[in-house]
This record gives sequence, C-alpha cells and structure tokens, in this order.
Amino acid sequence: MGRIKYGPAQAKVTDIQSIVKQVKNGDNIGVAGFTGAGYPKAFPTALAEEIKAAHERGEEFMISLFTGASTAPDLDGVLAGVDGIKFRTPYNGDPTMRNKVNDGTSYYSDIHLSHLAQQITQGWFGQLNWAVVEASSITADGQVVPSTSVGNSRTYLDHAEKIVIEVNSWQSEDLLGLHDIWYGLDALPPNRVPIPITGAGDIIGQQTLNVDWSKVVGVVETQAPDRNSPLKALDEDSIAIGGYFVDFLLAEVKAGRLPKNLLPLQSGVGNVANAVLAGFLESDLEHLTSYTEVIQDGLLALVDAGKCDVASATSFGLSPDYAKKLNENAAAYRGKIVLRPQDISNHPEVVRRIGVIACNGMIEADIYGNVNSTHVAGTKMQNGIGGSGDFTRNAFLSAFVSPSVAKNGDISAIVPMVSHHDHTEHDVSIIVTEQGLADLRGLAPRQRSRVIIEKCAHPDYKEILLDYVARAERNPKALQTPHILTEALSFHQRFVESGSMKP
Ligand code: 0RQ
Repeated sequence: MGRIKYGPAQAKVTDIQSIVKQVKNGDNIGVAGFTGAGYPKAFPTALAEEIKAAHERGEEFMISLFTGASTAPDLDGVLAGVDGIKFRTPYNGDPTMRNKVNDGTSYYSDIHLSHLAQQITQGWFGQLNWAVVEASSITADGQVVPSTSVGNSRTYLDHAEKIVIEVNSWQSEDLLGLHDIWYGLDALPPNRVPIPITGAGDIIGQQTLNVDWSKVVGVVETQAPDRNSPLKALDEDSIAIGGYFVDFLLAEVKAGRLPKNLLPLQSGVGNVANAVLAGFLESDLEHLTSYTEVIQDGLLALVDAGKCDVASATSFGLSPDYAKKLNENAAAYRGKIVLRPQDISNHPEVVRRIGVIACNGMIEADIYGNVNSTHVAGTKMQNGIGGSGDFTRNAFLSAFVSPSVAKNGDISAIVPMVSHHDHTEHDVSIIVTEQGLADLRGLAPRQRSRVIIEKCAHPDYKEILLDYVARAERNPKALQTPHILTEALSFHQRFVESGSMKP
C-alpha cells in the first residue's frame, strides 16, 4: 500500500473485474493517456472481456471512448478488437482502432486536442459516465499524482459520475513535482481569465489532481509499462529534413528575426519530427526552450545535453531506453520538465503569446501550401489532427515536414490540391522535404506554387506538377489560385485506380 497514502483510498482498493461489471452499453468513458503514456493498464482489457462475453450472449455492448490522444494496443487495441467502441475521440494511432474507423464499425470525431476538455465541460457529448485515470501515487491528503501524461484527466475527473484510479507501481514515484495542474480554465466564457504563462517553464498551478472521493468506485493497483515503442533509426531523408530546418532557423537568427536561443519549440509526433530535434542536438544552439505537447527522445536528449533549459508538454512519448532513463532519474527533471493539462499545453492563447516555432509531420501539401495531416486519399483516416492545428494556426512560425514521396515513390507528398484540408495556406509558413525547404512567408499563391514545386517536390513529380500549374494559369479570369477543377485530384484518382500517382 506504499503508494496509496490516503486512508479512504486504501479502503477502496478492489479488483478490476468488479468495477468493469458496472459499465453499461452506451457509457461515455474518459481515460487518461497520451501518446502511449500514462493510460490505465487494467480497466480496458477487463472491459474488453466483458464486452466480448456480452456479444457472445447476443447482447449489444459498445462504449464511447474519450482519451487524451493515442493510447496503446492494451487500450484502443483490445477494445476495438472486440468491436467495443461505438464512438472515439480525439487522436488515435492504434492500427486496430484505425481499421474500425475506416471500415465503419466506429464513429471517429477528429477534434483539436486543446478543444476537447471544454466540449466535455459543456456537455457536447452528453454526461461523462466514467473517468479512468492512472496515478503514480495518491498523497496522504487524497490528491492524485498523475504518471507520465496529464492529458484530459483534470476534466474527466471533474465531470464523470464514477471514477476509477489505477495506481501503477511501474511508474516512478518521483514523477511528483513534474506536473503543473491549473484549474483556471474551469470558468467558461464570459468569465475566463488570462492563462498566466509568459514563458515555457512557468508554474501556475498545483502538482496534483483534485478528486471527489465520493465518486470513486475503486482504486486498482497495477504494475505495467507504458507503450514505449522504439523509434526508427534516423534515415538519410530525415537527417536532411532536420538539417534544412535548423539551417533556416540559424539564418533567421543571423538576420535578427529570431533570438539567439530561438523561441519555444513545438515538435509533432513521429519519426521525421523526432529527427528534426536531432538536428538541434548537432547544432551550436543553447538555452533552447520547448512549449510542445509530447516529449519524445529527441527533446529529452536536448534536455540531457544541457541544450534545452526547460520543456513544457502534456506527455512523454519515449522509446524503451529513454523510458528506463526517465524512470531511474525522474527527480532530476524537476524544473526542467513541466507536464500540463492538454488544454493548456496546446492553448492557442499561450502559443501565440510566447511565439512558438511549430514543426509537424504531414501526409501531403499542395502547391499553394494547404496541408493534409490526416486523410490518405481524402477518405481514410491515418491518425488525426492531434495538436497540429492548435499550434500551426497560432505559432510564430509554422513548418510542415515530410519525405517528398511515400510508399516507395508511388505517392507524392506534393500534390495539385490536397485531398483533405487540415491546415490552410494562411497558416503554413514553411514546408520541408528531403529535397529542400520552401519559405512561403510573404508569397502569394502563384509565387508559392513555383517555390513549393522547385524546393520540395520529388524529381519524379516535378514535371507533371509544373505542367499542371502552367495549364491552370491559362485561365485569365482565375489567376489568384489557379486550378483545373476536373484535374485537381487526379494524382489521388490515379493512386486509387492504379496504386501509383505516377502517370
Ligand atoms: O505509413 O506506417 O504504413 O509505413 O504514413 O509516415 O513518413 O513515417 O511520418 O511518422 O512523421 O507521420 C502525418 C501521419 C506523419 C503524423 C503523420 C504514411 C507513411 C507511413 C507515417 P506506414 P512517416 P510520421 C502533435 C502533432 C498529425 C498529428 C500531428 C501525424 C505513415 O505526423 O499523425 O501533427 N500528424 N500532431 O507511408 C499515404 C501519403 C502519406 C502516407 C505518409 N501522402 N499517402 N500514406 N504516409 N504520407 C502530436 C499529437 O498530436 C499527439
């Protein structure tokens, strides 16, 4: 009972089976968890078994699942695997869940990560029935110490009818002191007050989550790791992309448009975004800061190397090696790492005020700089918009990075018109592929198209893109954003029909 220091919490320790038997068909369940960190480890598998048994009896049993962001095979995977999820939001990276979204078994609503807490508070999804939260410990005065993510736990605990707390002894107890939980967003408009963050490392709230113990139906003890997936080794393309981006920022410093230690960095999830951070490690830059949502290996390496003074996020998203390192040294990161609720880590107000430099992965960009982060060929969900919209729209500089081709060259990341719009040309200032960097600042659409094609498109696609633009520009009455509407999605059409965008 070492980690459960509050008497009434000790009295509520129980087995997970007795809890999941109380879940009903149609329940709304809000869980902790963000990029595979800090999610409940026992509840989802036990619930999946209940759902499976109900289905075998011929009974309907599906739930609506609300998370922080992506979770793991033992949360999204097990519940989707038994066709147990009717509705899912927000970001998901699990392949089983993705298939259920794309085959129509589950409804998926792709909500900006900073928006969901407010929408839950306002009751847009009806009553939240359950909050299931992972803790690294429970303090003597009944406060919950979150583990490796904060996500939407504050909001789920405040609004659910029933609460389950999983105390995971795999997580370091020394995580206490890394979290900053601010309750000021509870006031809805018109009663909102400014978020008092003016620097990435500012501490504005408390270290723990409040819990109404009368709503807690059980405390469960677990000992299980986060989903700590190894990152792919850095390949040539990712290193090139990271290099172009760092060179661009250094040139901005030289031109006096950025301070010597840049501005707070935000870096998206995925291999390419992580590679960009590796580029900073190789540079001479010092005293960097980060205001982001996920701390991946690359960022922790910058903190460890003394190059990044402080990193603010809502979650870790680490490889097994780095997770081990964090577990062994969590106390050493106090003051250097701050984990916040995701409606604060991603809040547009703060992102705009402190002038974040945002860098996110993309599926594709079009020749005018619109970006699709989410849908393959306009219809199939990959992961979701995540926090990319929260940051991109409000950052000081907004960059998107991607290899210029996917699937062995059969897909071009630069297309005439994106097949789904997540970020518009108004918000995107820089696009980087392994071919080069397109600086779109101050350019009009007809200037942008040439720069994007010249700098970023793969040689296999340059000619057909230039040919498209040249023909589109023949219409003298539509030269603001020239398109041939019957051909604008022809790259995608060819891919769907023949498996390649190449003519
Ligand atoms: O597929 O896994 O089958 O090989 O997409 O692509 O190149 O490894 O790049 O890991 O950086 O992910 C946009 C998905 C890029 C990610 C996306 C296929 C490709 C591969 C992954 P395989 P890469 P990354 C903060 C910010 C939205 C959320 C966001 C993402 C797989 O960056 O989810 O930015 N972004 N959040 O083959 C078909 C294309 C493709 C394509 C790539 N044009 N067509 N498939 N792929 N381009 C973090 C959070 O919000 C939590």
